Amino acid sequence: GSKDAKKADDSSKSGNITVGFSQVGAESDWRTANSTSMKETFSEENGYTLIFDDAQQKQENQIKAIRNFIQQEVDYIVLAPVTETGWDTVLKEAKDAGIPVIIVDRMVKVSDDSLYTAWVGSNFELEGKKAAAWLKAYLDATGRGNEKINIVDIQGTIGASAQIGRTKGLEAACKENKNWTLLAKETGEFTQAKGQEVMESLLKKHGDDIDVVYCENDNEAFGAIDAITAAGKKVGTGKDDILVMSFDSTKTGLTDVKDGKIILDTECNPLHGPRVEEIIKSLEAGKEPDKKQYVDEEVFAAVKDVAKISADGKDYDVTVVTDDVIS
Ligand code: GYE
Repeated sequence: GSKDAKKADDSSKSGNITVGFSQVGAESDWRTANSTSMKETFSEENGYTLIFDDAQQKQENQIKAIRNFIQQEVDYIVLAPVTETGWDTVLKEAKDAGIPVIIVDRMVKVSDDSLYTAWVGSNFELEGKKAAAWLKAYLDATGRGNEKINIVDIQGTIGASAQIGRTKGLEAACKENKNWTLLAKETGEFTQAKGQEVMESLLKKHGDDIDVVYCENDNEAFGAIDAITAAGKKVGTGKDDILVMSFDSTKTGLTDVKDGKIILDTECNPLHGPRVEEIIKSLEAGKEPDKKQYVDEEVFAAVKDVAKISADGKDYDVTVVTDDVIS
């Protein structure tokens, strides 16, 4: 078909495989690490020409980028979708053009699964369940298992799989634990600035009532910690302190865990470049890659009280963060 003809054209020019990558944005440290991983993997010296597009967290920009990739007749389109829905039309356009689409990180919800070739990323709901399981075990281990616990959720970008899954995990646990109350949930857009702003307003509204802040990524946690400190309160494990929980386990996040500012950081691995390359290599070899691939992830705590947790019927060791863990 036309795709084969185009490929022949490309290889007579440079021999490189052309990849168009539509990235969500640069909202967080996780995202920066993810972009670096993609750029390092899909380099000229590795045999690729990468067209990188930063959508600044806007779906309309991602749709534009994908249409440009189609027009440029790239060999593969890689999409890190900002939200799950709204992709049917543009992915159909890519399919009609014969260009395989690989989804990375967050998922897409489409009416027809053949609109994308493969997905690789994290199990976000499992991440949320692990975090909640740890909190429960920690409260039990420290004699607070029957106390009334007030939680606020600083959510990620609404409609993103990472938000949906992490919020779900917490909400399920709040239903199960009758002494837990979800006082508020509000989006921090996965950014430090918005995380801080939201925490400031939550502190004004709920004053001394907040026991736990469940931040859906590290950057929101950094902002929340600043807001808590600025309000004259403390983060940590003391009686009147606020427990800050987070996701990602970026370098700065783990440093805050080591310093006891973040009590638990649930890992979300951003190094997807090599994983996407593996999918492309298997497609190049005429093989069919797995439709969905989940990455294995750990949990990192500031304290030793809980050694193991279990979620979705699987046990996970809890790693206590020391300098060795960070480097
Ligand atoms: O947790 C957050 C980023 O989709 C897993 O997006 C990703 C999330 C990550 O902005 O830091």
